[in-house]
Amino acid sequence: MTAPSRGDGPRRAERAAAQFTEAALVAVTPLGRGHINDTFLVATETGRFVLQRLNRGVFPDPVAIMANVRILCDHWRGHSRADLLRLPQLIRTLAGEDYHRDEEEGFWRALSYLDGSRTLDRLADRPQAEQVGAALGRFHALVADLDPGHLYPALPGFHIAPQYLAQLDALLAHRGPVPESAELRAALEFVEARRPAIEVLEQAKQQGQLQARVIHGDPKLDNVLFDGAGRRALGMIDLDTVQPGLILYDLGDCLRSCCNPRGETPADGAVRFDADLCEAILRGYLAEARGLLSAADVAYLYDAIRLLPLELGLRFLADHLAGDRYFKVSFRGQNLHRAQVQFQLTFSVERQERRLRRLLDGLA
Ligand code: GN1
Ligand code: MG
Repeated sequence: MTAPSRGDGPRRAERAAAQFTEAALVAVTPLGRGHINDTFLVATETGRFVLQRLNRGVFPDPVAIMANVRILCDHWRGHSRADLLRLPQLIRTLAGEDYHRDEEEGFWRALSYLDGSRTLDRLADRPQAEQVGAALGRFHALVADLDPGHLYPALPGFHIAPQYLAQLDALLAHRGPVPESAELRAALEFVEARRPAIEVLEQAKQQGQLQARVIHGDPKLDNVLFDGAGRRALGMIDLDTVQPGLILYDLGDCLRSCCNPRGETPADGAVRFDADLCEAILRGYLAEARGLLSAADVAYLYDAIRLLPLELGLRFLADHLAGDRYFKVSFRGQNLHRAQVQFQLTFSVERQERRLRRLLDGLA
């Protein structure tokens, strides 16, 4: 039995794992590189599954999250087109519950693991990019007949960019006279110069131009499962943020993640937005879900592509100022570094605005 190297006490994850299976445990090992939950791969004598402990600081209402995941899983299983895209399925505890609470208020759940699948560190070419777009399009198509009113707003304020800005402003207002590094000052100035852009999608929503639907919420590259050869996208994982929202949040977030080949933490901080990959992703997406986009969605697509990296940078920056309470860090300053990377990505989008708008017109 291999001990997990993360989490408080290796035995704790093992004890939780045992709630979900009668089979003898072989190994419980950390899985993936999420910033929020603790994730483990559990190998038993009869198979493998994923075990997660939800981060209670980020998800104050884990029961609502689980209710959403249950609704989604059931919707998917009953769907005539479920074969288009695999989603993780909830595994019940031996007592028949969707989750297990341990004696220390840890909130655990188990999900099916797609054997033979893998995630990609980066997109190698346009065919892979089209596959990612197709997977997101299929996801949206599968949930298009699910009434967003049936889902809980499990993470209130999620992707509401002006609220993140308000949090940053509040943190700055209540901050004592701490010395500001040149990096921090530059990051704050970057945000300051873009205040109007941060409002754009919420304003359009308030004006009734854009409507909330069921979205994935976190369609980054790590959350798309490929086959072993990396040729076909098989499914999407990480359903905690599935809730009502704008399709443009998903498109902007997917493009922010996938069109940044150097990832969220390049050692030298240098990133750029790859417009070719963007085009391929959108082609793949439109082939599956063109009918889901309204004229207003298309009109605001560039704004979303610019906003989502800016928003994530803002979230990292605010968390840095708050003392790293939301996103896990392995050193102080990591969230500031992550923010700088997202701002650089935003800047790369801005520099390519004309090209991107032309590309979007062409696709429309
Ligand atoms: C967080 O935990 P993880 O890595 O799946 C975050 C996303 C960010 C992402 C950036 C609930 O996702 O919104 O885009 O980090 N999830 C939540 O890597 O805040
Ligand atoms: Mg996530």
